[in-house]
Amino acid sequence: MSKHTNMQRDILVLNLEEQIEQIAQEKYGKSLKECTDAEAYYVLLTVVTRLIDVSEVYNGEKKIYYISMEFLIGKLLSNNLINLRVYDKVQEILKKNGKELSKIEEVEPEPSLGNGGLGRLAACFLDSITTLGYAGEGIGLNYHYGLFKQVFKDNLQNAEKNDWIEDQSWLEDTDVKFDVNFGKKTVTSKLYNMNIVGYDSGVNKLRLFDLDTVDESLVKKGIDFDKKKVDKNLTLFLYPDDSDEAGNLLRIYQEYFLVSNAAQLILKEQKERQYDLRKLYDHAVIQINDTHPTMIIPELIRILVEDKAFQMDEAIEVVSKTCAYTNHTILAEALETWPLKYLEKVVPQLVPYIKELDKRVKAKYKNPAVHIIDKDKKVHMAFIDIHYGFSINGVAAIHTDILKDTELNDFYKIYPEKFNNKTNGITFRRWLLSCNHELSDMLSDTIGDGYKKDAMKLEKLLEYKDDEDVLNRIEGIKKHKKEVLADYLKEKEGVEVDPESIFDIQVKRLHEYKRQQMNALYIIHKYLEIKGGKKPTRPLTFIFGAKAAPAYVIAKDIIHLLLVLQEIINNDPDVNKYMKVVMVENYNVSYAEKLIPACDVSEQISLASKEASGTSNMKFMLNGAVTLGTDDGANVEIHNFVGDDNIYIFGIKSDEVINHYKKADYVSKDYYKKSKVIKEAVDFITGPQALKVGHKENLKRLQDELLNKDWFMTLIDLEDYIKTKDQIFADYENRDKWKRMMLTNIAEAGFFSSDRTIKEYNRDIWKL
Ligand code: 26Q
Repeated sequence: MSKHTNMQRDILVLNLEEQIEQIAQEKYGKSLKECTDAEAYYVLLTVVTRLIDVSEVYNGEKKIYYISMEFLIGKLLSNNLINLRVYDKVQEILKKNGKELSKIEEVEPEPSLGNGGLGRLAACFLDSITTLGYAGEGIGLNYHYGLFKQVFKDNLQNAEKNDWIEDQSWLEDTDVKFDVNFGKKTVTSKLYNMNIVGYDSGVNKLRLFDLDTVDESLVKKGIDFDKKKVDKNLTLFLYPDDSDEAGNLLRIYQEYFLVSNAAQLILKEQKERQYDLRKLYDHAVIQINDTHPTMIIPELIRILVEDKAFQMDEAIEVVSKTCAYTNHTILAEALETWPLKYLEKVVPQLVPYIKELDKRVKAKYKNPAVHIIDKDKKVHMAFIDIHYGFSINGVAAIHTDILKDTELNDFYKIYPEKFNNKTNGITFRRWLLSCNHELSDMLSDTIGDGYKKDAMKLEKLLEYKDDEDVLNRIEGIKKHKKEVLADYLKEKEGVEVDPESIFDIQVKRLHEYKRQQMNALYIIHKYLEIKGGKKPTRPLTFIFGAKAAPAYVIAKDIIHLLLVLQEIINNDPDVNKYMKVVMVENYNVSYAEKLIPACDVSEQISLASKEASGTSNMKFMLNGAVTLGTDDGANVEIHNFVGDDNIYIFGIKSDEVINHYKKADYVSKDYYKKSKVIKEAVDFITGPQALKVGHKENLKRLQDELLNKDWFMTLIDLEDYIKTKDQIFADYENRDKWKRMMLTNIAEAGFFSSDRTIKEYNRDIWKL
């Protein structure tokens, strides 16, 4: 869409109501009032699309291409209304016609294009890039069934396909097609666009490549399909593996499909603008989101050499100055290393280039730890990025320090200037303005609107930390959000929770290092205490949301345990007045938007050193929850901002953890034997009550894992966790103290705006 004047936009906004009525007539032959909620949704989708079409599209001299296998963008209707600054107006029009936006929103399917943190971060970044007026695009894949839909049956997780694409949607058709070669096999791609609307600014594009020949009927039961028919299955599903080994050819096919399309798209644009490819880095910067799109480096080099008559040296130099890499994990098992054999099979044309890149490294550095192809003929994808990109960044201060000092220390010694930190951030448009109008309106009343564009202005709220009225309003909003969530949980999950209880929430992918199992052990401990007559001062509600990779057996066992606890506790008349457990089904972005504003205690309890950053910790804080966490990821920076009095930190520190691994001296059973409390809780997992509603196989396996391996050291921190958690619950009763903690957390959240993160990326890496 070409550039339009803003006058067109203003006229459209002025006549919004007429527009809406006209579209309703055209589409359904009815007035808005007569439309169903579903019809009203499609009417709004159409009118918003028209508004977007007359917004400015950013086109700078230099563009950021954010390449990622995942973009977890969430529903778009409300977000777009907010960013287009017509939310209130539309809500008014709907109200006049007897409609509620919150009901209409329910009609929209959530695009299911990410696993968790990394994908959601990419979405927040697109919002901030656009809001700040930078020219940039996301490049990703259009998975038809995205990440699986989670369904609970018999207290177990089942995976079903997630059919999110509808005839009318936010996806725009284009006629851009590219050929993608896999050795002898060639497939043809098709490009779809999604518009990314900035807050009170212009528009950028998310490019989503799809395969023309995808065959949805390949999917038979659940999420099973024929893995061999690449030309029919390539964009069916997003790999549901969050940091899990899934060494599978199809994943490599998907990754190459992404980068081949990305390279062709970028080079096509350079050509259209008549830019000199020898100065590619002056017009394009490619941010590689974790190692998944790493093949963009050898692919660009290959194209420059084979099609554009570059010398190898020149091609390597130009590409190295164009590409930058973000690392999101230190978990060894999540760092992609593909057997060279796999690459020879899927992308034989790239192999000579990867070998050449490796040869140059080997000629220069004798240390095998920095070689791209190791002695077992495995290709370390991250090492390609580090040697042949110009920047490598971690996603929180402690994470970057661990990369520099430990995990990637051999590389840091070679390229100290390439390493930099970019602490993650979240977009306040979605995670405050959209999901918590009540709070954002209250903030505007108190400190003015300025924080919406300059998040650091939230600090002004600190001036009100002794203002009874402000403190009570914050408390009142939390109470209201808890009531809204309680209604939703009743309807959705069939569980009744008490809005007067403390809402303790842990939502994130299920992984042992995130230690949902430690939270479960606390819950068992509390249950046993209550059974023994020790009642909590106030009822407690423990809420979880998490998907487990279907191949990650222990993660699924942990979900089983949580569901078993939910069944036992919620049905025990001695206990259910004092505590409840809710494991919500199919946790996703839309669910997060309901849970986060209603949270009192934010669980961020990863084993120190393992959570690169975390981003839900920031969302919870911004919505007035208090963090209960370890000294890990961005918790460390949250701690620095709010101070010791406004956060609850427990557990061993990252250097101690790293030391235990080095010495291999952690023995979980020692902790089990030493502590009665730990023993009771762990024993409960396979006790008669649990076995009555759960499966012995799953529960026993989980218990054995905790006693004989416990790689992520749950038991080492359990006693400290119990003590700290009891303290945070006790402090909740000191309402004056708690309200001040809420206020301080909100006021100090400004640093965690993704606008700040993106400004830093631009200042240090992209230089747009
Ligand atoms: C790798 C190989 C094969 C198949 C799948 C994968 C795969 C897929 C997804 C590996 C990792 C992921 C996702 C990682 C992720 O979400 N990491 C999180 O990134 C957030 C944003 O930086 C951080 O806040 C979290 O701490 C980090 O866990």
